[in-house]
Amino acid sequence: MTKATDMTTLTPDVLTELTGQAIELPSWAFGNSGTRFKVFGTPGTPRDPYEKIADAAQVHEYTALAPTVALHIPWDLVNSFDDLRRHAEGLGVKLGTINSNTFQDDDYKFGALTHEDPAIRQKAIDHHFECIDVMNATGSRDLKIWLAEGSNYPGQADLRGRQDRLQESLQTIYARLGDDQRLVLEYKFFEPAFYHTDVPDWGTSYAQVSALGERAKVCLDTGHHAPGTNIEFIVMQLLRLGKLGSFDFNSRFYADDDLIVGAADPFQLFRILFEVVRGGGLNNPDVAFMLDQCHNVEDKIPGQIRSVLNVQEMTARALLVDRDALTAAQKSGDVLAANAVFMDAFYTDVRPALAEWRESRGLAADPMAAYAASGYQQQIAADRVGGVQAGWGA
Ligand code: PSV
Ligand code: MN
Repeated sequence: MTKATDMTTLTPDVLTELTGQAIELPSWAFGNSGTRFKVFGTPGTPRDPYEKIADAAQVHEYTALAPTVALHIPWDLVNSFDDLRRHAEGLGVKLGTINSNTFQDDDYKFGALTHEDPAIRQKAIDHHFECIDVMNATGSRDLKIWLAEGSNYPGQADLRGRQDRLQESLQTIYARLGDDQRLVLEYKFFEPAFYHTDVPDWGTSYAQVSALGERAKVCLDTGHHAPGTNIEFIVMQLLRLGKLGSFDFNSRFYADDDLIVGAADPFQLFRILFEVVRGGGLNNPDVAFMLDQCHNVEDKIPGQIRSVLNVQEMTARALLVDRDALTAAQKSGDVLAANAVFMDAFYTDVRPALAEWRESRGLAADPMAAYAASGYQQQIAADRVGGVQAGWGA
């Protein structure tokens, strides 16, 4: 039976956890995106990083959940990152993770950090040095690396040699980081390469970052697993090993769909967040929570508002799991009771309680409705005329 809640359901302990929650937004979510078939433009889409950050600040204003924005280099290159930082801070947000990009340059056709040619490897390493320079100006802690490297045909590439070169390149990049900075290495099981991928799974990322040192961690993108993968098990294991550096949240039905987190499978998001809570990953500065999404057909700002609210709702449900009752049922081998405790929390509708709680903090009870009523969307559509709308590559 679905339980509706009032605010008393959210105990002071739960509220303390929820108050501390922060979810980083990707700058690229605010630009145009699409498929290889068509990219639809939308009125009001940002033309530069300043406008992307202004839009991201709207998400934070209505939710108090998104205080930082991740940048992508070179898409978000500006003349002065000090200036961009001031712009962000003036709007009440900060600049966050810096994402490198070694997948849009002709030189990287056969790899970047793994390339056979030392000159191309050095070019890719230099790009990461540039990203670290940006981090120093923006005050960012994390350098996130996702590699599009791999091969399409058996025999095309020396799998072992590429793994060795990857480690060597990563060591050079890692050595350039400041003492307070970290490297997070993202994995993805396929695409754009289809036969082999150089960092296809958490085990490979874990092996690569473990050889680097303490400040190198794994980034888990929820969309980067084969169908049916038990992602929460990976979350548990990485937390257990102290190597879960960050999440890229999104949803998938088939591939790397980058849909709104929690949209395709809310129960999976709940299960993941339960393991986060269980493993001490919530509000733990070692674990960064980010979105990595694109909004191809829906409006981008409300798409991001919906996304952070989905994470908040599933976090609240995960916090409602009666852990004592669960442990007792698990220990006594009561399979059905354990499952019932778990499902009871999942089926609890926390939305009324969260709305009440938001109001008690001076926020709108319904951030989606408040944003829609604000007129911001109409304003940017009217103001942002001329220029080139941002997308992958700008
Ligand atoms: C490509 O799959 C990707 O979505 C990765 O997940 C990165 O995090 C993101 O692009 C930005 O480079
Ligand atoms: Mn990602």
